[in-house]
Amino acid sequence: RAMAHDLWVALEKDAFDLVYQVQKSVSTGEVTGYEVLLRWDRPGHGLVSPTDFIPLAEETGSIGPIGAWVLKTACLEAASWPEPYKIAVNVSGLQLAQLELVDLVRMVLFQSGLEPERLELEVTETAIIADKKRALYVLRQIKAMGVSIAIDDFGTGYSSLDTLRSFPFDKIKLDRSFMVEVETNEQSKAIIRAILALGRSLSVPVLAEGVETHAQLDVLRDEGCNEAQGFLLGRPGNIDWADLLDPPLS
Ligand code: G
Ligand code: G
Ligand code: MN
Ligand code: NA
Repeated sequence: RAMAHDLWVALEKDAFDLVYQVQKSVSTGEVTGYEVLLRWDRPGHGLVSPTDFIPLAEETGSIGPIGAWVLKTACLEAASWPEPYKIAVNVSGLQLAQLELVDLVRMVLFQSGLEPERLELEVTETAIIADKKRALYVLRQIKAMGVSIAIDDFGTGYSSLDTLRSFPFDKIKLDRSFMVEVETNEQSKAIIRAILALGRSLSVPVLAEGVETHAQLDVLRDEGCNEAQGFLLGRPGNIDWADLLDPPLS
């Protein structure tokens, strides 16, 4: 298939890019880290979303080298940042089912010199469930290196609670669908409140994704959510260090 072939060409030509989306503390507004998002400008087609090409890469075998490129590039870039922020890298289900991921993470940390505490891997429940025993084995080994593990898109999988019980996650990333109408709909608010209570009783911080309005952020603050990410706080892009280190007066 044409697009599958173009993915291999892109790898060869180093034609992928990474953008970063800020994550902030809800109570203090401080930057807590950045999620790393992959971008591909496909020649003759323009930007293609990872939602469209990651599944194809999984089907056609390029996900291994693409995932390795993302991890290596993100760690190298972050290691040269003027501030030691954490980075959160998405890992696909197929990568998680492979023991090589453990060696890849170890090698990339070594080569980049990035402190393991600055790296977080985001995994989805669906990815874990595909081959649960193996996935948990891989995650335990990676966690033992000092890397943290977040559960991504939380609440949309079919057995969230069971997944939470089976692994000591370092963060819960609440799926952005929960933010819809949270400021007006009591049902939505009740669900968020329940998940935040769950996080507190397990001592796992919760990050809300897809925060687009001040009203949503206010609800999260009232309910004691730890961190937030979304267009209100910052769009995925390049980090403007000049702005961060010497904020303009507002
Ligand atoms: O901004 P956005 O369009 O980047 O991301 C769309 C989806 O693609 C999200 O579910 C996100 O987790 C996923 N995604 C983005 N970057 C990567 C990546 O480097 N690897 C994997 N496996 N998924 C990614
Ligand atoms: O599944 P994952 O959480 O990794 O997906 C990140 C995706 O969410 C990316 O496509 C990113 O561009 C998108 N995203 C980030 N912030 C927002 C937001 O505030 N609203 C919406 N609709 N999408 C967002
Ligand atoms: Mn993610
Ligand atoms: Na997510």
